[in-house]
Amino acid sequence: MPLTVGTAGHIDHGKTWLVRALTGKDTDRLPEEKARGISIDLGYAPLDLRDGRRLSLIDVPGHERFVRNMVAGASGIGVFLLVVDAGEGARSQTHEHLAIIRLLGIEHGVVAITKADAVDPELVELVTEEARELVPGAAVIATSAKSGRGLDELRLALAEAADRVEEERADGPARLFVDRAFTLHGIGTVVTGTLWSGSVGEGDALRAEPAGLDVRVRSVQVHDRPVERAEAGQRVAVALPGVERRVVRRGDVLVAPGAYLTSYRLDVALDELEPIADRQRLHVHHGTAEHYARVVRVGERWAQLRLPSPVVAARGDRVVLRDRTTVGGGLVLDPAPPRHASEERFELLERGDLAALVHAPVRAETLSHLGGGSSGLEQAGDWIFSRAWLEGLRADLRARIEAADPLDPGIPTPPDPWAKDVLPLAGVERRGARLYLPGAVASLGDRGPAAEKFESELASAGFTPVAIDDRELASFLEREGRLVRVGDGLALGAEPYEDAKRLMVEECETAGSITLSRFRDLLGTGRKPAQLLLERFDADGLTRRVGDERVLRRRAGTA
Ligand SMILES: Nc1nc2c(ncn2[C@@H]2O[C@H](COP(=O)(O)OP(=O)(O)OP(=O)(O)O)[C@@H](O)[C@H]2O)c(=O)[nH]1
Ligand SMILES: [Mg+2]
Repeated sequence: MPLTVGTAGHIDHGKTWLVRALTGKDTDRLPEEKARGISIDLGYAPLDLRDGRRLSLIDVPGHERFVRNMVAGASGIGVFLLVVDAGEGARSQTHEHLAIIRLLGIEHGVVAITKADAVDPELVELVTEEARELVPGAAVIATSAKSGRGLDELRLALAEAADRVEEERADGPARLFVDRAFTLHGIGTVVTGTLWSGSVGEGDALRAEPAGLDVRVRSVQVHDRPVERAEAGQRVAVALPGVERRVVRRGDVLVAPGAYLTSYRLDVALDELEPIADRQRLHVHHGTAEHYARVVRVGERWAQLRLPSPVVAARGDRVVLRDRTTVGGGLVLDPAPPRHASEERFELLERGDLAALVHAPVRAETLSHLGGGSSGLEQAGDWIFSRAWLEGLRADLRARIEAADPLDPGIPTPPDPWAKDVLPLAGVERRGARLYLPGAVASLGDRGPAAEKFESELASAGFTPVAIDDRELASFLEREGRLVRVGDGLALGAEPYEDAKRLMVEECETAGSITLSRFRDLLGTGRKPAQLLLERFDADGLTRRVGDERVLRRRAGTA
C-alpha cells in the first residue's frame, strides 16, 4: 500500500537535512526559508526504499508559529519520522508534534537522532535512551545527514514501520485534502494533496468542497510522474482545467461526488491534553483545513464542534484542537450530526449502534457517512427507518382510519416526502389522495335513517333541487350513484336526474337543439332548476352551448 511519511520535531533539529540526505531533494524551496534557514511550509519528496517501494515524504516546519502547517502536513500521513537533535534532546515542539501525531491516530513510526557527528557518543546514547522512553515501540536510530551515518538503517526501519500500517483507508470513495494549489503554464490549475481514500484517475468527475464545484481530472501525477490512477496513501497532483486557482485552496477537499456530506458540525469523542471548557472557542484542524470553532461539551468525554465553515469529514477521522498550543483532539463519531446532541446519542454512536440512531425515515445517503450500513433497519426506496417506527406508523394510521367517518373511511395521505415509498409497507391502500384499509368500503354506519329521510325528500322534490345539509352523507350517496349534485350545495335524486336527462336528449335528437325555456316547459318547473340541470349537462360533457341553445356533443347519446 502506498504511504506517506511525515517528519516531526523541534525547530532546527535537522528534519530538512535528513530528508535531503534520504531523498536527495531540498524541500526548503521558498526564498524566505533559504534566507532564514528554517522551514515555513510543507515540503515534499519521494523516498525510495531498498525493496523498490517508493514512499512519499512530507517535511514539516518545527517553528512553534507554524504548528498549523505541521498539522496540515501530518493529517494525511501513515508513518511518522520524529527527529531529535543529539545535542539538544527533546524540546517543546518535539513533545507537541508527538502529541499531535498521537491525536491523529498515527501509530507507527521511527525516531531519528540527528547530527550524531557533532556530539560525543555518550550524549548520542543518552538522547537515544530518552527517545526510547518518549516513544515506546518505535525504532530509535542515530543518524547524521552530514556523514551519512545510520541512513540505511533508517530506511529499513521506515520500511518496517510502513509494513505495520494496516490497509484501512484504502477503500471507500475518493477524498483528497488539498495542501497546495498553483497554476502551471499550459496546464492550468494543479492541486496537490494526500489521497486519504479511494483512487483518482484521468477523466474522473470529482467535486471540490466546500465550493461545491464539479471538476474533471485531466491528468494525475505522483511525484512528477504521470500515472493512470493514483491510490490512497499517495501524494497526488491533479490537473483541473477550467478551474480558477483561487477557487481551490489548502483546506479544501476533492471528493467523489455525492459520497460525503458537508456539515457545520462534528460529533467527536474528546481526547484532552488540557481541560477544555464548555463553549470554549478553539482551532479545529481537520485534514488540511483549520476552523475556529465552538466546543459544546456533552457528558464527560464528548463534544459537538460547531464550525463557521463546512467540513467534509467521515466517521473515524481525527481532529486536532489547538488554542495557542495543542490542547487535545477528537475522534469523529458523526461527521454530520443534528444540532442537538444528547449523551444517549453519543453513547449509541460510540458503540457503533448506528441502527439505534435512526427512527423516522432518513435518506439512505445520510446514513452511509456513518459507515454502519443499515442492518436492523427497514428500507423502502431511498428511505431508511426503524421497524419500531414503521409499526408505530401502521398503528397510528389504522387508528386514524378507524376513527374516520364510515361514509368515507379514509384519511388524507401524509404530505411527507417518504410517503410514496413507505406507505405501501404500512398496510394501507392508497386511492387518489387518500388512504384506506385494504378493501375498505364506505357504509352508512348509523346514518341509515338520515339517508332514508334525505332520499325521500329528493324523490318527492322531483326536478326541484334540494339543499344539502350533511355534506359527508351527500358525498356518500353521490359516490353510490344515489344522488346528483347541481349548483352550489344542491342535489337531485338519481331518478329525477335520469328522467331530466332523457327529456333533454330526446328533444335534442328530434329538434336538433334545446333552449332553456323549452327545457323548463318539458320539466314543468321554474327557470332555475332547468338552468342548473343544463349547466350540469354542460359540465358532464353531454351538451355544448351554442348561443342561447344547447346541442348534444357527439359522444352523448340515449344510452
Ligand atoms: N553537524 C550536523 N549539522 C546538521 C546536520 N543536520 C542539520 N544540521 C544543522 O542544523 C541546521 C538545521 O537543520 P534543518 O534540517 O534545516 O532543521 P529543521 O529541523 O528542518 O528545521 P525547521 O524546519 O526550521 O524546523 C542546519 O542548518 C545545519 O547547520 C547534521 O547531520 N550534522
Ligand atoms: Mg526544516
